[in-house]
Amino acid sequence: MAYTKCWLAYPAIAGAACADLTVSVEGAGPILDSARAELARGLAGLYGAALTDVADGDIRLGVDTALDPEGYRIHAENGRCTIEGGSDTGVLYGVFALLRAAQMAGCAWKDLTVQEEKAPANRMRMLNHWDNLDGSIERGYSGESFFFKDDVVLVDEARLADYARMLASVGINAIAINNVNVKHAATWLITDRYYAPLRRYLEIFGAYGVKIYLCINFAATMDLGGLDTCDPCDPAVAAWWKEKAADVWANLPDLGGFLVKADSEGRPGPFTYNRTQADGANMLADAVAPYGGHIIWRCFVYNCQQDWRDTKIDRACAGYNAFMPLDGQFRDNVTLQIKNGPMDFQVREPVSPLIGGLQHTHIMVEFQIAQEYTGQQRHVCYLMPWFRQILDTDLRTRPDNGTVAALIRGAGNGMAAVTNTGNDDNWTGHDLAAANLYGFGRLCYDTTLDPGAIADEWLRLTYGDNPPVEQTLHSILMRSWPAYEKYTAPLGVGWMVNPNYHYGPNVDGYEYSRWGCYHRASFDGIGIDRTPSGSDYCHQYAPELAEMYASTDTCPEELILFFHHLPYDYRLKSGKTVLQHIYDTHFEGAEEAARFYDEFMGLKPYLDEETFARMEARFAHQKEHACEWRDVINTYFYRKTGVEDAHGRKIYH
Ligand code: GCV
Repeated sequence: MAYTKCWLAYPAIAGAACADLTVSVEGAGPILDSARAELARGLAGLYGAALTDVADGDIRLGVDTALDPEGYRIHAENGRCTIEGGSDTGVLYGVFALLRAAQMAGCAWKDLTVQEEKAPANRMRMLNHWDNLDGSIERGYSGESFFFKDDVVLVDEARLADYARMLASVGINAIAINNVNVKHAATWLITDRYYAPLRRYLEIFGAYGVKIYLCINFAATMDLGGLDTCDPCDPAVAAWWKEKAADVWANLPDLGGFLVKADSEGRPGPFTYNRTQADGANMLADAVAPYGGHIIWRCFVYNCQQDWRDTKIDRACAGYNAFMPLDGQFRDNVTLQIKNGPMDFQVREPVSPLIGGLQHTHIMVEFQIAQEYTGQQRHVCYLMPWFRQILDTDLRTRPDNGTVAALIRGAGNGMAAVTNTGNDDNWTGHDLAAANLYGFGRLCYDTTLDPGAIADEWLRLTYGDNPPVEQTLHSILMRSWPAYEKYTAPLGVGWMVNPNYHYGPNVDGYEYSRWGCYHRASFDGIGIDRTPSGSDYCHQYAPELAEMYASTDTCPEELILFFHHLPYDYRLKSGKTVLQHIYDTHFEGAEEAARFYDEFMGLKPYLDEETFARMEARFAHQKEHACEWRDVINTYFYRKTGVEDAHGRKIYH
């Protein structure tokens, strides 16, 4: 086996071997076959028990349509177990939940008691792959694509099936397989050049309840259709897409739909023709509607040709300005996909005001588990605590419950994440990055889960009952996002990275660029004024939040430089100046990264050699690289201010 099974290894539960078990499956079909096969795999691994089919088995799998279609109910006691799902997919989810519960309990089969009924918090639970047809992955940090290579769609049956199992095991029900930047051969995915292998994808993933989406090129009418326009209001364009949709769904009948990046970072879109984003999305929605197709339209629309000299333009305002006026104008089979923050997956940002603003439009929040700005899977950075904070944020735009988690419930809504997988043996580059893949799925399905409890599950399922490993890695995972935030960009300001690669410190890397992401560090202070005296971005929020962000007294300090330009000697609630806070957090963050390394080294006796070596190299790099961050940032601010560290620690002059 060339690659790991991640959390589906089903390591034996010590002292729990049991006699063979029987199962009865009511119903038939590929998803129920997957459920039965998974149960067999799990029971063989955990208890060494083979599974045979009988009429009245120890374990009974069946559908109860009274349950949520993707929900399940488990009752296990005294060696007998019933798993019911609201559909075949619900049964499959129930099987994974039983196997998870069995591993968490760590007892003999006959002693296992499970009473659990669940329904998903979100209808759409999706991963976006940024895989290119040549095999590269945009912002990929774990090898190359396992979907594409040299403009060919790969059909590695075993790996695809294992991936589908991983997705279903945490409740992911959709994936877009190609990069949102659709260029070159990728434009041809919706032609008969690629239908045959894609059909196989639909079967493999369909057997695990996972819908496949394709990213399309909004200018396909020109690149494929020979038209000289992609104006969404041109009848020839609409007719071409209608015909194309008929052809696509005739060949790929279970396709979920299209994901579209338009008018963004050089991609074509309706703005070229003075049309709105709704014109573009609705034209496609009408084309795919007869086949039950779905259009996911991204809201990452901003001016990437900004002049840094112009301090009036604020990229943070762009998404809301482009989409809020269109609320209610989108077809029912359109979902707007909105990044969690108004900028771009920084280690800390406020929640995008568009998420709360739209009242009559389906929305999905887009997260990123590919660690583009959070250490690129070389640093450990467990993101579930951050995602949970986002989900819990109340945007105060609904009288009852305005939390993000509540706003994304219901048909047509949900969560997506840019995924962190590739063809590395461990799938995610850093072994611990798999906790983000696992955790994201679990959090989509149940937005109330505690990030620490998710980490515990992932650790137990991945490493078995191994207390030193579980305790040490739990502690490292839970401290990792705060540590990363400390030694990188301070107080919500973001962006102090090397341009293009987004790795490593470069304080002014983007400061004089066209990308609209500035920190405005100067002789007099740092941060962006987004109050009424600046860009007034804060008034895109409901009045309570606008007021809160606009005042330095009430703005949460972890975001204070996102909203305010403050002097270096401004005193934070801790009594420290902004400058001393920067120095302190950078020293503390680097110390924490060094501790991660030392703590991890203590696990040598408890991990296999290969796993240990792979992780040791990453922790060693993180420790060193955190020092680089510390020194570059601290020196930069020392040179801006001429003020020494209050505690006399080493800052390079
Ligand atoms: C796929 C950021 C990334 C780009 C990405 C873009 C997007 O700008 O750096 O690589 O493009 O976001 O989300 O579309």
